[in-house]
Amino acid sequence: MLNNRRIAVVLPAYNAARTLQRTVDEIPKDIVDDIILTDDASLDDTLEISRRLGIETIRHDRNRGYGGNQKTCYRAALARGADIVVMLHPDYQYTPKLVTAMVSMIVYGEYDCVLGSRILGGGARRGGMPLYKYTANLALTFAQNLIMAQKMSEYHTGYRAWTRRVLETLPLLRCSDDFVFDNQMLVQAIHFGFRIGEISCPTKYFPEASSINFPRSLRYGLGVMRTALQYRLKRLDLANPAFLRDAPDNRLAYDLSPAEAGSADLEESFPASVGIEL
Ligand SMILES: Nc1nc2c(ncn2[C@@H]2O[C@H](COP(=O)(O)OP(=O)(O)O)[C@@H](O)[C@H]2O)c(=O)[nH]1
Ligand SMILES: [Mg+2]
Repeated sequence: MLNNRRIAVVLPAYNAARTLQRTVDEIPKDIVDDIILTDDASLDDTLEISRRLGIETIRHDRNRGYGGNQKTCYRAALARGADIVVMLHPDYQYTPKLVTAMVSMIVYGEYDCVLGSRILGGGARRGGMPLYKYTANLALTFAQNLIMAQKMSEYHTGYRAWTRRVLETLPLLRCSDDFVFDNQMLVQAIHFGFRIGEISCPTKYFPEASSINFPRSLRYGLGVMRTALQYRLKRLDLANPAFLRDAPDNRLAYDLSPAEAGSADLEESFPASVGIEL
């Protein structure tokens, strides 16, 4: 708890066995009430290690993608009563030690969302970010800021904190199950008028922390540009993309009270959460 808010950290995991323990060890347990890992049918020992660490563990029966995995972890965090949810990659790329700082920016009322930016502070290349990823990040961010008239330092970080209200309001079910989920969600938050803060965050690139190859990055980049243009067209009243439409049935549904969502039952209680195809 911090300022009487219940804090959850969610770890959307795919093949994170070699880095999971290091990540979990550094999560600040003095303020974090709940740690939830969703395993997207990893091929390694992620599931066993997660269970051994004693954190809440939910498993997809088949691989549903990075966005699909986040839908599951946000839903679980809401069902278990979180007021603030921090999404952190379990690949030890972002330091968990900044959870407290990010949450502080929210719980005292200044922001609704906070991003851990690898670009602010300028350490991304020093942390080993490959040149093509760094350049692509800068170019995509520049174009997206221009198209959307925003001033974010980056749209692509895997370290994000949200209030419960943001997660309950955004039409997340209309976001992709693939990597572009992150971009769509952030654009939704901008569109729905939430206050977004940024904090600088060191990043570490090493083989286990980075698996996305060039073709997948390219597909992601095209998806990002499409997302930005959709936002602009919606602003101009020239289009009405589904992921920016406000409708209750587009929101993440969670129907368990925290008391009902006990550890053992959660996996079985979530059939719909992991079966949504868009
Ligand atoms: N659910 C899911 N997550 C994935 C998949 N591939 C990668 N990820 C996760 O997506 C996140 C970002 O991928 P990563 O390879 O670390 O990208 P990079 O750090 O930007 O180079 C990591 O947390 C991965 O575990 C996948 O097929 N399914
Ligand atoms: Mg990574």
